This record gives sequence, structure tokens and C-alpha cells, in this order.
Amino acid sequence: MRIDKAEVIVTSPDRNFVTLRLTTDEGHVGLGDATLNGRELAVVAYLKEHVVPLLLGRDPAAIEDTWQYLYRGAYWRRGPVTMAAIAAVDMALWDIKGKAAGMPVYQLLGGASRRGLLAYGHASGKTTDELFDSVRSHLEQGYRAIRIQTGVPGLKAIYGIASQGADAGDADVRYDHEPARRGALPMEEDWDTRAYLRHLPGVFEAVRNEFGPELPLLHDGHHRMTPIQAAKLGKDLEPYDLFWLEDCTPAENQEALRLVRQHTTTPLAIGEIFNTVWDFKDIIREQLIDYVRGAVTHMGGITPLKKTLDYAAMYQIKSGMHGPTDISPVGMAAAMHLGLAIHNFGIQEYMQHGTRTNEVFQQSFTWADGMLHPGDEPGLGVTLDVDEAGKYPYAQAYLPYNRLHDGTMHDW
Ligand code: CS2
Ligand code: MG
Repeated sequence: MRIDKAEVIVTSPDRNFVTLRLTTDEGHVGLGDATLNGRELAVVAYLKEHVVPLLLGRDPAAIEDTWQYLYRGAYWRRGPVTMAAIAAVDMALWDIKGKAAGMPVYQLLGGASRRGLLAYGHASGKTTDELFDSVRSHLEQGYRAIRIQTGVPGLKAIYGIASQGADAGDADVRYDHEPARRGALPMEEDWDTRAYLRHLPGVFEAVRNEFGPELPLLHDGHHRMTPIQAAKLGKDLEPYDLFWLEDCTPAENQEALRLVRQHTTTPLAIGEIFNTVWDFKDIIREQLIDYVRGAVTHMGGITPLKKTLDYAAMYQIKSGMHGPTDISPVGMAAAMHLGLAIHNFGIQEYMQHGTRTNEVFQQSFTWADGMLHPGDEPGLGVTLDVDEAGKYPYAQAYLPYNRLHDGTMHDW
């Protein structure tokens, strides 16, 4: 079998997605997600200009060799653009292998290790009342684990909080499906870590009082704290028994986690912006985290993320793969197949794509009783309707950015 055709398809149904579509001389089609939120076209150019010419004529069965060829062959390794491009190739090749074998990808990865994948959704609100409504609506949708993000008194707009768009002067800014603002410059948000640290423990206390001790609760600190601030937050949240505290400090400074770890037993998750096992190596070996947040789409594909998670398993560290709406349905399917197969699955983030996205990408996964399952169609189980995709041209969109009250740029 040979790769005959390699197309890069950009579509923007509810938000921008980049998909690599490979077709073989035997007519098998494989899809890979190459979406890099806010910098999508850089990956499109990387794929079209530099990767597609290398793929034509290659044997699609040689997944490991193709991965090494693209990673080592380029000499310039790692980085989000390179690794999103390689990820798309890797996913598409697994998809083709599954279709050629007549098996879902999770079977090729060793078969199912569980009935389904516990998934968490994103509850948020500017106020505690709004937050409670959001938690209730997630429980009604069947979620059995919930991330809690809340507004902070005195701050006008915080990333990850739905329904603040109107106040921020843009009624179209909805976090759930469109955190990136289309066509304009990025939205400015504001931040005050001391106000946040004062406010958040009380919110978790209120949520526990309202919803009881059992519901797994998560929180994303989105890289905004210093190590000592993160240590304090971890300690202050201990009574509320979090499933995890995510990205408490900027992910580049891995030593920060040593300090956080010395002070708190709140479980830590990190890695949605990491690209390779090298980013995780030390924090896994030193057992500084509890969950690996890497996305199939941004870690170079199923092949290297499986290796990273197998390594993490030696230290009882589990998966918590990134799954916001900027991971396309193809990337989500890849995460579900991998999560079903590995032994050390922890939890899967699941935000739910919009209706238009689901019309462009037909998917075989199921969502019932708070659990995801990738389905049993051969390959990844996703097809792309090219005509439907063509209705939604690319629209420039930026993620927001953050400033402190005195105007200083801050991590968001
Ligand atoms: C977030 C994401 O899902 C998460 O945990 O951190 O919303 C993240 O900010 C976006 O994926 C950025 O593209
Ligand atoms: Mg996050």
C-alpha cells in the first residue's frame, strides 16, 4: 500500500480546525488533527510545504518509521507547530491501519482496558449562583466529574468563565465553543492573584456544601501562580478533596512543582502545552505530578503519547488528556482510543463540540452515564464531510491575553 494523496483541510464550523487527510492507493482514507488554536495556519504551511511532499508514495503501514523520519529527519525538533503536524500524520496512519485491519484503533493498541472513559466537563460562572446552575446543568447532561472555574470579585473577565462576554462588551464571546475571538485583535482580560487566592477556597467550600463530598471536582489555575502561591492554594483546597489542580504554575518551570509538591497533597496535573516526553521526563521520574495532560494533537500523535503514558505508569501517574473544543473531533477520537487501551487511564476532558462541528465531522463515539467510548468502527471512527467543511472558511481568531491592574502582562 502507498500514500497516494495528502490534503490539508481547514474549516471553521464553530471554530477553526486543521485536518490532514491521507488517501492510499487502495482507497483507505485516514484523518489527523493538526489544530493549533490561534496559530492554525502555521501548521497548515508546515504540512503543505514540508511534510506532504515526504508522504506521497510512502508505506502507510510504517507508523513508527514515518514518525521518526519526520521528527529526526527535520533536525529542528519539538515545538507546537512541528509536533501538531507530526501528530496529524501519526493519527491518520493509525486511522488507515485500523481501516485496513477492519478494527477500531483501540484494538490495535492492545484492546479495551475498561468499559468506558470517565469524562469531566467545564462548569463556570461569574457568581456562585451562576456556577451552581452550571454544575446542575452538567449533572443533568450526565457528567460525573466537573471542573469548577469562577469569577473573582473585582475582575471583569477571566479565561474559562462562560457568560462573561456581555459584560466584557462582546456578547459573542462564549467560552464553551469560542474562546478565541474571530476577526479582531485578542480580548484583554484582567487578573489579581491575591484576590483569586482569597476567593477560590470559599467557592469550593460552597460547592462541596451544595453538591456533597463524592462528586470529583477539578480546577485549572492556567499557569497564573508563582510556586509559593500555588503551594498555598493547594493547601487551602485540601479540605475540598480535589481530583486535581491543573497548571498551577507556568509549565516551563518544572522546578516550581518541587516546591508546590512539598507543601500540599492536592493532586497536580500539568502538560496541555507540552510537546514531547522530554517535557514530562523529570516531573514524571520525580513524581511531581499525578496526571499527564498532554493532548494527542500536541504531543506528536498516538505513538509518542502512548510511550509517555507507559513511562508515567511506572510511577502510578495517570492520563488526563487535554480535550477542550480546540481539539477537533479527530483529536478527541484519538484520545478516546488511547485512553480506552492504556492501563493507567485517569480521566478525559470533554467539553462537547457545537452542532456545526458535528455536522462537518461525523463521529462514532458514544457518551452515556458520564462515560465516553470511541465506538467500534474501523480506524478512529470519524469521517469528514468535505462539502460541509467547505461552507465554513477559516476566520482569524486569537486567544485572549491577561494584564494586571497596573497594565503588566501576566500569564493567562
Ligand atoms: C484549557 C484550555 O481545557 C483546558 O484545560 O486550559 O481551554 C486551553 O486554554 C485551550 O485549549 C487553549 O487553546
Ligand atoms: Mg487547562
